[in-house]
Amino acid sequence: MNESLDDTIIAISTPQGEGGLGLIRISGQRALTVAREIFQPKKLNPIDHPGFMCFGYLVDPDKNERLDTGYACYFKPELSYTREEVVEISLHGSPVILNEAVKLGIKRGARLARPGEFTLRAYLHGRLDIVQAEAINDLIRAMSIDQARISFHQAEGSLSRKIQKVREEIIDVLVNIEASLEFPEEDLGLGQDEINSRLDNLINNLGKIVRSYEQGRARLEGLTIALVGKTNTGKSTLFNALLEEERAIVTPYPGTTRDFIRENLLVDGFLLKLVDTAGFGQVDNAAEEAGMTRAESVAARADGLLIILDSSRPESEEDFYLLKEFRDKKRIIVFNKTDLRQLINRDMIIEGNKGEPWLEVSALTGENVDQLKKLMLVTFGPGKEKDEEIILHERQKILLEEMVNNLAEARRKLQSGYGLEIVAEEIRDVLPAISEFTGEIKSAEVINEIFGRFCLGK
Ligand SMILES: Nc1nc2c(ncn2[C@@H]2O[C@H](COP(=O)(O)OP(=O)(O)O)[C@@H](O)[C@H]2O)c(=O)[nH]1
Ligand SMILES: [Mg+2]
Repeated sequence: MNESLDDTIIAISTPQGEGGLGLIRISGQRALTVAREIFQPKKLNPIDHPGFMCFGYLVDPDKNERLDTGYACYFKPELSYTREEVVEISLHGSPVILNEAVKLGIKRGARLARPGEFTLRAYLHGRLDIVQAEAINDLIRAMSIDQARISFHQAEGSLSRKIQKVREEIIDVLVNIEASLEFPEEDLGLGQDEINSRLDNLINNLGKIVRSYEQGRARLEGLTIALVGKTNTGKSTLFNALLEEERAIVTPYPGTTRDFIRENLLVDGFLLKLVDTAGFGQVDNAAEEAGMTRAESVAARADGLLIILDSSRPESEEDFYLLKEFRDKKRIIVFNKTDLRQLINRDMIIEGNKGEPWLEVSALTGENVDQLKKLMLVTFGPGKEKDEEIILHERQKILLEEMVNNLAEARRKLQSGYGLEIVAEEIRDVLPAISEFTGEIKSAEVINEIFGRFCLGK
């Protein structure tokens, strides 16, 4: 196949399956020509009136047969998503009709778009940079409004602008260094202290963004929170209460949950992946034992824990074992079964785990379960970082780290008395990483990697 970026492309842009409406998108030099072939305006209104709806029929031009009604909308390159001629045709959301429309379009000279090709063209034509393209795909795939918010800001260019500012600052420092190298006696450039403090600033700002990756990853993928505790403390009951549905099996017999169960919980739009584990208790049989060791490894890998204690029984060895074993994890100590007579020595446990978040709940009656969700958000949830300063991709993190390392090296050389030429050399080395970050350097590998993740029609 001889595919090229000069081809006019066509695809269904709405999801596969039946729906009220479905959208076909055509982009490229022949977009209007193709649209005119397969779409017949109802009245005399022209299809090429930019930004206007043109009502009409999807037609099979060979048979002169009408197949559906809908409307077409033409976008001039200056205002279109791809920066090419674009026509969008909205039809009924019938997979048969939409596929037929694409087939007819292909017959009349378009070719099927590759996944992400509309956005790729937008990128290649300078409509958006690679960070924005990545963000658009993230937005489409977001699993919570929290993620979507970050991606929306970045699709609008917030992160790109931040990085462009870093570039401007670096160039300014370089220009100043060059001035003082060229006219040393005229006191034109920045003093060494000034250069030092500006490097410090850059390193701090970029370092903050690098560190936001952990946050970003958490917000993109959600955090895994394991419910752990001795058998029969009410883990499965609490799991269900948090999810407000029956998911795990609850019985009055110890050791019912032998494997573990995962469910997604959204708290204020933040994604928590809850895992109900088998209890850490006396082992009666092999299946239970296997479930138990798995529970330990799930707990060890989790981002956070709810340690569930049964407050209607005195504290036990297993409780202490858990509290000690997972001391370094982010966790909440949950005293469950507050509706029963309290036999646990709660104050002693709180005293022994000073400063840790804890809460009394009744999984059975639902008392304080909403409170627990709030506490989970505070304990495990997102920090106060601004959305536009959070990065979601390893690619971005690696490049930012490279920038930070180069700048730190420049600062080190400056402080140990190297000449300004050498310092400037080091600072200049940051620029390619910035260009790669925003995608000004167009690498086939990065393009394939990023646009390969897109859906068809985007
Ligand atoms: N009274 C009371 N009983 C509870 C509470 N939470 C769980 N239970 C009961 O404790 C028993 C064990 O619960 P389960 O969720 O299976 O515990 P798991 O082994 O930790 O998963 C069941 O009979 C539950 O109904 C609670 O808050 N109050
Ligand atoms: Mg259970």
